[in-house]
Amino acid sequence: MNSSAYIAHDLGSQTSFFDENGFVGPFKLYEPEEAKEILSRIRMRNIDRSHILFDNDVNYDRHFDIPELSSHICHPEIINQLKNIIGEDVLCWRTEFFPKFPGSSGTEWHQVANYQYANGTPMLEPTRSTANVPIDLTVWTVFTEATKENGCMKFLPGSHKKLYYDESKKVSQGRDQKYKSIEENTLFFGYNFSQFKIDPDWEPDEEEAVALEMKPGECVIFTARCIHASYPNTSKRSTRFAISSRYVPTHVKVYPNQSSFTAHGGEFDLKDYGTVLVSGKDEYKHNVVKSHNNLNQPFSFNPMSLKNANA
Ligand SMILES: O=C(O)CCC(=O)C(=O)O
Repeated sequence: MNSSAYIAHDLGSQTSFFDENGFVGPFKLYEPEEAKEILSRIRMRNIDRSHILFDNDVNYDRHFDIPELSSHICHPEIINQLKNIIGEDVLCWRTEFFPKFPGSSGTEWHQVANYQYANGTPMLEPTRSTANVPIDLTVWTVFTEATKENGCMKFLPGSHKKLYYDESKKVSQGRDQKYKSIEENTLFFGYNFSQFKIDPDWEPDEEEAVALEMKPGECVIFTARCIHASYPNTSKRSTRFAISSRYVPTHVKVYPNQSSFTAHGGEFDLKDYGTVLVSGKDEYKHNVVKSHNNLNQPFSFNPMSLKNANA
């Protein structure tokens, strides 16, 4: 299917486009040169783990110790788009790194409703029923080019309307592992997501897939219920590097009643964890909300930190 048909242009059509398809974009957040510069800063900062939130190798929630990411999660263009889809009151609950190096396999097709797949316990719990409004949104921002050759993302349009996977299933691979082994013989960072299929004979229809090639600095927004995947990186030397920032409306409980969790071979102690209110008010007060990162800088969009390497 031709992906360019999927690029929506005006704000009005984008919301209905999202409702129909479960994803929308790409949107430009940064100029390509700026995106590459931010990435080189993130790579440098990644080495210093002195203020990290979770001391493991999975690289969740580095917006707590990498100022460029503390700013990125609050990007005004991201917030505008999120508000259109899930309303005014929005929390960022997670960020993740998604590098794809030359020779890496593609990310397997998957569909995530509440992140229970990781260890058997739901990580998100809505406290209001909201027909047709998702309880989660992911903003996948690429800081390099993303092409079919180096591993761009692909989506099955409309697949968010029905569950094809059951994250509560008991599976043989993924849940009791150590980080070291996560890539071995698996298609989904330590798991084989096809083990969660409700109908083991059902296969995602590659003919229906929409591939989104993107420029550095662009993002795509999707609900993780929309079945998504990425291509293998078959290039010789083009690394694809993306960062997902994940958001929920404030009525959603994040890690409900949990003081720690495991995922992808890492252990996460939640004692210093918090969500970040990126828009509106938190009238529900279900979650701890942090106003500052671990360097004691406020979570806010700060274009200066992107322009000044010493900020
Ligand atoms: O970057 C990838 O290959 C996969 C990203 C993804 O599945 C996600 O952000 O939820």
